[in-house]
Amino acid sequence: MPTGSRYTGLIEHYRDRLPVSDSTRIISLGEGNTPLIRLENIPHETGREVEIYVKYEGLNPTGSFKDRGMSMAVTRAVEEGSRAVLCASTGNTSASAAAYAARAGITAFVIIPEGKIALGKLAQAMIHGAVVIQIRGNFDDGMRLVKEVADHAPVTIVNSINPYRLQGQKTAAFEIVDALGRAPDYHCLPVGNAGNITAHWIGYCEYSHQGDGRVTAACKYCAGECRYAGRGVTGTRPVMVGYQASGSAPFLRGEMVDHPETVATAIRIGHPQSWDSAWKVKEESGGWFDECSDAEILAAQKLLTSREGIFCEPASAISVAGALRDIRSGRIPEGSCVVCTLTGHGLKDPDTAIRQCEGGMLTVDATLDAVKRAILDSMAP
Ligand code: AN7
Repeated sequence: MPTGSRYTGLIEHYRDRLPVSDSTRIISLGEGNTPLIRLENIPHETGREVEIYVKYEGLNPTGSFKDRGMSMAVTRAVEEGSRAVLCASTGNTSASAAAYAARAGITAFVIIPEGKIALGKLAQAMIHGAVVIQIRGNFDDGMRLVKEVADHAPVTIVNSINPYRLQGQKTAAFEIVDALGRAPDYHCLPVGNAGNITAHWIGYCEYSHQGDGRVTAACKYCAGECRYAGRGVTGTRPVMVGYQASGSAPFLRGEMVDHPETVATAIRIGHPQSWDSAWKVKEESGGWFDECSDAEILAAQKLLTSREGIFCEPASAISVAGALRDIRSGRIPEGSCVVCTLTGHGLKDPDTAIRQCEGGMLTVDATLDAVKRAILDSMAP
């Protein structure tokens, strides 16, 4: 075996904070360790002094943050002898489940809403060999069916109601604190099922257990064992801010939404599975929920690509759309350190990206003259 320092995924890296034992066979594709990129151009446009970082989760193996939780959930499913995993998905969970099941040598069944998942995600689920079941319904219908059918078939659910998913996903908070040397002041992220905002809070809480062994309010997240007392890394936790698409915003309406709609298909979810825990995160962190329109979401996606060179999918861009609005209004005060999670890669949804760029391509003859003219015309003041 080579003896270098090859990164081998988040379970190995954070294994003393995750539910694995020395004999556990770890199912990993090298997920985690994603870059925390400081925005250099966009903050100037706000007219405010703020540091904004994006956690680029689109650089995970299947292109979304789901890989963190899936590595952990599939690892435990295999350890417990499961031969198949099952999920409902707006796309990214199905892509991730398909890949990790392939890695583990088990079967993935994925239930997706017909016609409402982005092309890249569908391609992933199919090419990894998942059994893809399209339903004439939305994600929430799929989730209900997953829970019902799991009682009748020998499958492990790998939606975020599987607690191991959140255990894997909490490592994103660890990485942010490890990278900054402290917790950010504000953490902004998209909210669909609200699993990710819950997982981040678990991570921040575990990392904030005081070094002197003093037990913080966070202890209730340690399954009553308080394994993390005295193992704190930072004394602070961020304010957690969750953004939802206006057409799909149960946390803003204060109740479930039956017919969610948004261009950000990843978060086209009206009945969030982590409803209660997300409200707790809001309360405990002193945070809030807010909504963004589809137009604001797409504008933020375009801003990130054109001004920073960072391509995320529409659902991810909502974290930046919302953060910029809250920075401009002063709700996020000047001097703050803000982290926005970019949950999925832009290549997941090429159709929406191209639709945003009508007229963005020139077609000319294959001659020097034509190409030269195209370049010079485009550079004209
Ligand atoms: C890019 O794949 O629910 O609030 O089935 O793909 O933890 O649900 C995806 C969710 C944000 C919302 N950004 O996270 C699925 C699915 C992207 C996503 C979310 C999702 P949660």
